[in-house]
Amino acid sequence: MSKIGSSLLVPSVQELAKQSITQVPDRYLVPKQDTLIIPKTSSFLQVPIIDLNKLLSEDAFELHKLDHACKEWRFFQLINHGVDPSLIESVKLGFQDFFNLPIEEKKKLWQKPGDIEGFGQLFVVSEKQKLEWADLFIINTLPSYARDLNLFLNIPQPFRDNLDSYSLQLGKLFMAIIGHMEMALKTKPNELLKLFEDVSQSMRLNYYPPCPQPENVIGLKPHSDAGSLTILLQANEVDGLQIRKDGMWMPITPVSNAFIINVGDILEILTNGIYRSIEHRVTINSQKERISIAAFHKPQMNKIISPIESLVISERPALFRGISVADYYKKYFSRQLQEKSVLNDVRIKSNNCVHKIL
Ligand SMILES: O=C(O)CCC(=O)C(=O)O
Repeated sequence: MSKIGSSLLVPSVQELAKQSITQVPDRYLVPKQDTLIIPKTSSFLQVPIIDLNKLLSEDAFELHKLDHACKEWRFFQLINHGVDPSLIESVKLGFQDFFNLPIEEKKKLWQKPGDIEGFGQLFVVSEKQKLEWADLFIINTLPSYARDLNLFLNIPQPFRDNLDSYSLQLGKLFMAIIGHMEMALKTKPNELLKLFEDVSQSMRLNYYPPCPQPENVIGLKPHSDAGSLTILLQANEVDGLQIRKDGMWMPITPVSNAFIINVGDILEILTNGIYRSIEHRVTINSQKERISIAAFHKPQMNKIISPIESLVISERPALFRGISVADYYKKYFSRQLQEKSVLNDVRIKSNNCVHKIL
């Protein structure tokens, strides 16, 4: 991941927010956000909740629910996921301490020019572009031999060991979910799973400080994730995540002890557009900080991704051209986050067929 992208170095927003400012610097002020929001009370729209225990016990209805969630919502919450709850609690606590380290300590783990791992921001390609109201820490976590040991071994204990166990458990969980997606999609056995042998995982720890002008900043710009599936842990009780549903923004409140799972671009390519990636964004709170951990999963960098054979049929010709995972990520990290712009670059444009591009 480090060698396939870079992001201009930017100051810490957490440090800026500590200065009790009343006026946000211009670099963070964004044009008015699209505020077409589906009210939280809207009872006709319920984000799907999938039970992994039921999937593992071969419950056909749950498998159907998973398929429906990926097709219609591209997003669901996963309960009974089997990841150790005490480990999750330790990771949440470790996260707080990690971001609360003195800035001098954090600077040792800051992004270096030409690299994206460490503390900082992503997708900053110009000194003039608007910045997000957030700090992040991003690191390759799996396979373990892909870790940057200079960075990983400098994460303080016990957070480092907890992050290690957490990443291994999420890697297994990811494979279990993909295995069930394969069943739901009725692909040939192992057709999807084999692409994820020695799965590549990176983690992005997000810290969104409170802001005196929350409506004038954005925590994370509207985008789809590049990977196949993101497993997101909302690490405190503060809302902010919104998904784009039927052209409107829908706020998400996590169910307790659930992971939030979303489909990313690579899964959209592999499934030939049957499971499509979802656009999402993060808004900021005026009083409270928000923290989350996103774990992204993708095939190894040298793999070529294109729609898998079973899902290309005469009524549904291939919607995407083949591209290596490395080239996809190079494109992804070379520009500002902008909706689904990278995926649209590899979409096959046909005169006879109008493909849905959202
Ligand atoms: O903070 C969140 O809830 C979402 C994070 C996210 O989408 C990301 O890190 O890509």
